[in-house]
Amino acid sequence: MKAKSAFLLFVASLMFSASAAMANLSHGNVDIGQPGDSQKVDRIIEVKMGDSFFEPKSIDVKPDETIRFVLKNEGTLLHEFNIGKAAAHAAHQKEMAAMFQNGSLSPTGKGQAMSDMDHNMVGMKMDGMAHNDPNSVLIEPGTTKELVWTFSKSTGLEFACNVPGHYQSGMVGQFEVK
Ligand SMILES: [Cu+2]
Repeated sequence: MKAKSAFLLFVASLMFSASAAMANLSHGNVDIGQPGDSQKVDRIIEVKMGDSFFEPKSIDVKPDETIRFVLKNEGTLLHEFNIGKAAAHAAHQKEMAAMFQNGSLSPTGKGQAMSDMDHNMVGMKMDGMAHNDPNSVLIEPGTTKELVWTFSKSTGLEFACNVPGHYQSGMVGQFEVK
């Protein structure tokens, strides 16, 4: 029995460090700024999305500036607006690919799996993978969403769409911190 509980403890600590490592990979302790106060917005920037591009391709921001992004999806596909460094986008692309594979997302929006009878089962499976990062928003075709973000001095930030294949086909732009 002793050996068994020691083994379980070992497994538990492995799982804990694995999930900590994953959290680091996708969200990290990397400074990317933080969600902004929608009552204290310095500037409003409209970003248009098509299949598959952003307009504009580059956005100037100042350190400590709070921006309300108005995100218009004028395309026919689901798109994402995600603020982060390139490594975080790469990690998020893997998560999103899995969500497309299990049917919780589809090329045009939420997948069938979300409305199926065994919704609870899907919910359980999805728990660790829900699309609820504060630095990211999904915009369904023909809709407009908003994201309020306060920038830091951190450079090398990108805005990107991590729907499978979109980043690679050019849905990535640069934040120029000035
Ligand atoms: Cu996209």
